[in-house]
Amino acid sequence: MVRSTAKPSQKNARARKARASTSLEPARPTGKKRPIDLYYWPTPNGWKITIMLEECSLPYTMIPVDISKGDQFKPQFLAISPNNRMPAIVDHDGRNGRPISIFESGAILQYLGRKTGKFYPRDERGRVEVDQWLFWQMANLGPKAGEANHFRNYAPEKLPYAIERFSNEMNRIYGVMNTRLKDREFLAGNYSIADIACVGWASRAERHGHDMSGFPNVRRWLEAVLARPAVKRGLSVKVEAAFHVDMKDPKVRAILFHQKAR
Ligand SMILES: N[C@@H](CCC(=O)N[C@@H](CS)C(=O)NCC(=O)O)C(=O)O
Repeated sequence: MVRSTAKPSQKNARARKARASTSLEPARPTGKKRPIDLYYWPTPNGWKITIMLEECSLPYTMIPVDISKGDQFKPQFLAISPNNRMPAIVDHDGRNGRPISIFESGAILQYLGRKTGKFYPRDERGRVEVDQWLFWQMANLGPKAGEANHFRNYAPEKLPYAIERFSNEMNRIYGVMNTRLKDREFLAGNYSIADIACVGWASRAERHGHDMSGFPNVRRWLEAVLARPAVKRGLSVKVEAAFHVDMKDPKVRAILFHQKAR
């Protein structure tokens, strides 16, 4: 098994922590194949990539992007992720041996799928099946779950219209997924990057207050995906600082919820 540098041995953990907490500078290990740099914070979008890297046994160096402190606006991060969002990756062993950087989790999943030939079919029909459900996640499940969570848990006032609007959307979205999973095990037939994209938010649905009792196929799918060892590993890539973020802190809220063009 390839050892992920996201799980450092105790011996070098302190040095790594010091590096990670002071800068966005990736490690530069010597040797032929260099680990992929993963710019990460433990959220459903970040987990997509830890899961895929674990599924593909690709070595990686996890570089925390503390979005509660504004790391996402640092020039060196914006150079690879101009939308000031994580996840992003740098693959030092890109095509023709040249480094390549990628932002947007869907694009990263497709890239890693093409690079490894795993969880992303090569044939056109199979690929179209996966792409549809991947883009569906990127345009529906992800953003709407984010807004539902925002208006339920982070908005300064309880806005019934917004809460209902996004709760209804989540109900619609899980309904679509439930129907899709009625006669197939995974979203695109075989397990793929489309499932990897969806599992993070779906795994949080109940704790975010969405009633999943009407979606037995989604529950069955979720159980199957969560049982995969690589998914377990991907979901448990932690960043210590994330445990100490206070979402009521006005400074954190200003960074995350009052963004305008810079
Ligand atoms: N569409 C993007 C969304 C990424 C995203 O929203 N990331 C959030 C954390 S889940 C983030 O980096 N937020 C930083 C900010 O809001 O400034 C993707 O899938 O990569």
